[in-house]
Amino acid sequence: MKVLSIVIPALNEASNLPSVMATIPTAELAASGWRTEVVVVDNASTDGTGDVARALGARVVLQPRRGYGNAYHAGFAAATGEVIATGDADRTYPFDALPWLVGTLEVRDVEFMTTNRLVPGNDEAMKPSHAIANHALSAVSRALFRNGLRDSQSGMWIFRRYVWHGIDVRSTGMAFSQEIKNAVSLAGYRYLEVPIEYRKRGGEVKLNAMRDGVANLRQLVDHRFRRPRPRSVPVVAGRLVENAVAAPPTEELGAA
Ligand SMILES: Nc1nc2c(ncn2[C@@H]2O[C@H](COP(=O)(O)OP(=O)(O)O)[C@@H](O)[C@H]2O)c(=O)[nH]1
Ligand SMILES: [Mg+2]
Repeated sequence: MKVLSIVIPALNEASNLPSVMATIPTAELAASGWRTEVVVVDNASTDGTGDVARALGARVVLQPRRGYGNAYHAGFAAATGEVIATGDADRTYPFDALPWLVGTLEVRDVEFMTTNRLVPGNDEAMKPSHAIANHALSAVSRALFRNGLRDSQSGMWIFRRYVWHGIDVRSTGMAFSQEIKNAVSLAGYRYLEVPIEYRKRGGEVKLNAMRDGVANLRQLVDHRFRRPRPRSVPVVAGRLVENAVAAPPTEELGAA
């Protein structure tokens, strides 16, 4: 059986984790040949996030360093699957669409798939100011990296694990999300962006809009003009296979 690692960063998400884990359609994934492994990355949670995750059957990785990017560095190092899928522990991302998403990765024969939340139908889930910031950061990102990605800030990616070893991603905080996408396109992997449903967050947001927005802008410019590390893969333009595929049928999105 193939193995799918679902990597979830979680900082004080004990109240959200039970419903997040419940939306992972393990039986449906198993029926299409995927055994799932859930890796929850915790660090300084004070609400028992780690214990809740463990009780729900997840492997818990402790990353002593704070930060969304740091959490993913530790989670990807611990993941064993040939494919990795990610998402927040806050009930916003449709883990129930994973069978369709993983199937699309395979059928479209791409190496990295990212998701677009900035599509009609998701307006309820995001504050208008947050939506404007997402559009603005994505526009700057597209202008600098010319990769056509509509949603540079989406935290749901589905990719072949070897891709992680071929890219140079340095962000320790929230900029990790845009950096991984831009690094993939710079490194020449075959990538695809697909629309997803985005839902209202449960619990408290960990992002600081002003601080993280400014940090993200700085990271975009630094990344675009930085020197590659010596071991880094040659820089060739990546190929966006197609920007908009048909959204999954609603019954698949809403299932489970
Ligand atoms: N382990 C860990 N997880 C974090 C940290 N910061 C944020 N997260 C998690 O990363 C995800 C994204 O954070 P969130 O507040 O939802 O940011 P937003 O989706 O950009 O508004 C959530 O699941 C958080 O619990 C951190 O420092 N450590
Ligand atoms: Mg979130």
